[in-house]
Amino acid sequence: MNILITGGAGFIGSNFVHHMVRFHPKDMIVNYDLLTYAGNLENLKDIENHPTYHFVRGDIRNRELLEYVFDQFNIDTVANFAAESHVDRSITEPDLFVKTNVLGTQTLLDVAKGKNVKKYLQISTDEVYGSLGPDGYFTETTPLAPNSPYSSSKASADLLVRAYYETYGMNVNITRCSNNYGPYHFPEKLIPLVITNALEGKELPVYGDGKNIRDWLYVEDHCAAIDLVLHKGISGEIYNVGGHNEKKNIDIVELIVDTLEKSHDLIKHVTDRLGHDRRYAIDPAKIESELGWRPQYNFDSGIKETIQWYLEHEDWWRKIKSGEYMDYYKKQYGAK
Ligand code: NAD
Ligand code: TDX
Repeated sequence: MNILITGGAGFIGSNFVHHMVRFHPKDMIVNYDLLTYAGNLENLKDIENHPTYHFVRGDIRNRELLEYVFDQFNIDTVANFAAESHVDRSITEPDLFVKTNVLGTQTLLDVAKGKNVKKYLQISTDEVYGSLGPDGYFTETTPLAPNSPYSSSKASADLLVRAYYETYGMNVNITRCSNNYGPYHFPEKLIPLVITNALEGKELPVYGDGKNIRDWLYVEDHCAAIDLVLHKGISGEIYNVGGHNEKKNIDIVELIVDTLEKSHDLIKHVTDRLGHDRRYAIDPAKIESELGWRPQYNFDSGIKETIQWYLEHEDWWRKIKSGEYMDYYKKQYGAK
């Protein structure tokens, strides 16, 4: 396989590059990433000289560069992780989300079609299904009902992927995963924000009543699911990925505070996110029964390993938190 991994310098993408190098050492990997604020080559420092790994800095909206890269590396497989991924940023800058997530995906799909790739995989999200009440789960047939500019841009991208399957017969798959956590998670997202703020003795902002529910999956379990879908996914099919691990935000924040032996006084309830989805929960029965996927990590050990990773990689997150990220942070949360 000669695989183009877009967004490979971000959180999940860089974990997936590591996964590929480890489990498919003969495949050629091209990491194509624009290196926005979220892209970080430090995530890949340990494998930067690996013989099957290549990096190209580029935008998924840049058709000419993409065509060149597909030819140069004889790309036959695409996994599209590249996206603007943070819901809060999509509320203040929705146009960028349409440009990257919708136009970017369409450009990438079109180039992949022109180059006759064997497989195109779109990394999507459970957020495209909208918000659940206290009961029920998202299945692959749940209607799309995205609520944020982020999730609507991801849903739009999914529809384009569907169109390239129905119209042009491209071999495509879409995975829709729940919230990931683990190493290299950018500290604007809940879990790494809370871990690193707690270590710095800063306030821990909890939106609204803190009772919103997310379904959390360790990032390596997501990478294993993506690997399976790339190799065994049936053309045109969507696969939901999740670990039956629903948690209230406040419970996660308290767990992190307790594990780090910090004070609960750091926890601060702040103004709720606009349009804040109440609950996500994935039914992963299809990928389990059809492809044999099972999550390998449980949350208790996964979150401990993740906290340990942030304790051991202070340089990594301090560099991020001292850069332009602070301007975003001050805008989002005030100066504290
Ligand atoms: P991330 O923000 O950490 O990384 C995104 C990467 O994409 C960055 O490296 C960035 O530089 C790159 N990028 C952005 N715009 C680009 C462009 N125009 N061209 C090329 N590269 C560009 O995101 P993540 O959390 O790793 O998410 C990866 C994918 O998985 C996204 O598509 C996201 O929607 C999806 N997803 C994320 C989660 C989650 O919990 N984080 C869950 C389900 C699905
Ligand atoms: O400071 C915070 N305080 C807080 O209470 C932040 C950043 C978040 N939250 C809440 C909002 C959510 O209910 O925590 C929950 C998780 O928030 P995020 O980490 O921002 O994730 P979420 O909005 O659920 O989206 C994530 O999962 C699905 C990813 O960012 C998406 O890319 C993915 O598609």
